[in-house]
Amino acid sequence: MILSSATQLDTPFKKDVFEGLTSEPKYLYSKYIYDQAGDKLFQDIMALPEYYLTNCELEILTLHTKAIANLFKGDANGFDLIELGAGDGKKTKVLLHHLSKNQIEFTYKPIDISENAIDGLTRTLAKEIPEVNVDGETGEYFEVLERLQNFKSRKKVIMVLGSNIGNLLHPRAIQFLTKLGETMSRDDILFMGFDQKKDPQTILDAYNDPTGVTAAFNKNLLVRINRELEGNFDISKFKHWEVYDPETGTAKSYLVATEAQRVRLETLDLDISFDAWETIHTEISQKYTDKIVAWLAEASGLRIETSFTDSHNYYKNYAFKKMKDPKA
Ligand code: AVI
Repeated sequence: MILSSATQLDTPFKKDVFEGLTSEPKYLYSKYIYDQAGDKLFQDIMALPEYYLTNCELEILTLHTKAIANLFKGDANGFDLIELGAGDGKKTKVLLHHLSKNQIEFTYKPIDISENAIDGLTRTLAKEIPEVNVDGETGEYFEVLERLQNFKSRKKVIMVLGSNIGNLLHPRAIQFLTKLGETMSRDDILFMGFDQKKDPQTILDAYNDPTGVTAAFNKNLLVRINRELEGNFDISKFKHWEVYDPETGTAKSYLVATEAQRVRLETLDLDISFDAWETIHTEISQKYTDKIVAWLAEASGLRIETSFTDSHNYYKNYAFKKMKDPKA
């Protein structure tokens, strides 16, 4: 592997791919799976019978709509419902219908990295629930968090569905929760989905579907590198591999080279060699227990107010508040 001095690592993508593929063992960040094709493949994953997470969360929002709405609603001033990573808002609509039917005063602020998603959601909501006041924004999580500081005039509820936190290692999850907590006032609520530990086979099946959608989703990293960094990965020489450790609750995705090979990334002026059966670690999907979530919350200055689960106890949505300041 040789990097010429003329090669510029001038974008986070180039820098991260360079660092990941020249490390031992090799890795790539899962956030780069989500280009247009990756977004579509993730939509397909959510429709898979094995990927129980989406249906469990939808069931929770459907079973407990009233209790969740009561938890969210503020005083006569109403509240702001800020959803990070709103996507197509399918699950949230259950809540929005209830809130608007019961004339609860609120503004829905969906935030997503995809402008397409926000435009589409704003359009469908205008058609389906025109009474809801929608004020969408495009942006990355951490950049948007800065802007959340400005929402202080009335109660705010920050909602993060889909167990997206599971794609972060614990220290990063604590960093994320801490940042969210810093934007919250005493009565504000953070409402977040956490996939739970369960039969390891159920978890493995969810990340290893027989139709190969998850494999294509994982391999999209290589497809994207080929396109954007003039790479020549032969996708057929990599295999999607999933492992789940029931002790730590961590599901890990890999791409495994099925034979020794060399790959060239022209844009990075980089040649990478793979031994047969060498791995690229691509994603973690953490599974939780109440104990782990309480530990993460405490380490982030938050406390669990309450939680809601589905009929199988597969998944939980927790409502967090800011920990009481001992000096206050
Ligand atoms: C987005 N995230 C919560 C998904 C998960 O379950 O970790 C991404 C995913 N990876 C494979 N299947 C779904």
